[in-house]
Amino acid sequence: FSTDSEPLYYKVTNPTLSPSHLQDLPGYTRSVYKRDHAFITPESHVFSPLPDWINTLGAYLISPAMGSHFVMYLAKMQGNSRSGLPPNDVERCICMSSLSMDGEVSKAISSVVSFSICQRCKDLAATLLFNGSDDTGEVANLKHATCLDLGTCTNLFMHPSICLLASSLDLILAPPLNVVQLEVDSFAYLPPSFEHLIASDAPATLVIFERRYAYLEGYNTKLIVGTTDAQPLLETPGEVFELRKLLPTDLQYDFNIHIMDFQPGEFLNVKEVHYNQHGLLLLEGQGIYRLGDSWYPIQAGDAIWMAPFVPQWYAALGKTRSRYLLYKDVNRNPL
Ligand code: UGY
Ligand code: MN
Repeated sequence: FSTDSEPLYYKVTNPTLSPSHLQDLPGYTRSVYKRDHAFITPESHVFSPLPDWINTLGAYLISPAMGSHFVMYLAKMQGNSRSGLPPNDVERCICMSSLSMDGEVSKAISSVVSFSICQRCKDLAATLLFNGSDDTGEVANLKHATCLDLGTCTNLFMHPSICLLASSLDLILAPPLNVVQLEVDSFAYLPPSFEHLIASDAPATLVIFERRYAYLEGYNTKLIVGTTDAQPLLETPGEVFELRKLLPTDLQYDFNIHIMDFQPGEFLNVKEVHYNQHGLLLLEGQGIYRLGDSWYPIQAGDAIWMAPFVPQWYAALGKTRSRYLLYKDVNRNPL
């Protein structure tokens, strides 16, 4: 018999079922790191100050040390925060998320992003433009080191939690002239070597992808700002999930971010094996992800690295829609 208050072998008939209990178990994690994939769950996140950023903690969930050619990281801007620039020739895609500490994605709009151009930058842009120094008509990167100090741009700040100051003629000439507001579920693509600043006066979390741009002669990428909602649903022949892409499919873009939605019970028909790499973050829902010969229960907040050719398959379970965002390298010859 048992000396505890519970009967002997009580746990056999009353096992601990809830994942939230397992998270409290010392030494327990669902995270896995293997040669051709990694499954990274929130209890394993380790944040440290992001180099060149101010008041921002970052957790790299995917990096070249795993074998990827890109990074995927969470940037937790803590308030009065500013971004640093990626290295030269590196492109960046930021996706707004209100991902909270416990890995749940809140639908509440807790922060707003805007592009904001101060008068000085506008004047500088106009001068450059009318002097004809931008003879290609393409985006010109203005040098305005002083304006990278937020203090000089506060007049035009609109009380967003986050402001993104971009030195692009395209942006300055596009209506509205000075501010484009972005909310949670928005994204911004910043071309390689594109000078910009993301500033946040309230706490906010971004999901960021970066990679060294694979240049193609005669092609250049452009600054893109948008929202997931505004992206059209795309055909998915042979599949049932709903697909949106954040970036254009044109040749100059060497990766894309797919937004994939599954209703409970829906699954990938193709048991995919392909040369492309993936970085995945489950934004909503629950399901089972197959990676190679391993099968992972997955819930919102979990992240995955998929190396080229790892067999991959997803089935959505639970009671609500699954949505994930997925990095995929495209448009380049793998040779
Ligand atoms: O486009 C893709 O490769 C995507 N369907 N892969 C995936 O969801 N694992
Ligand atoms: Mn795939």
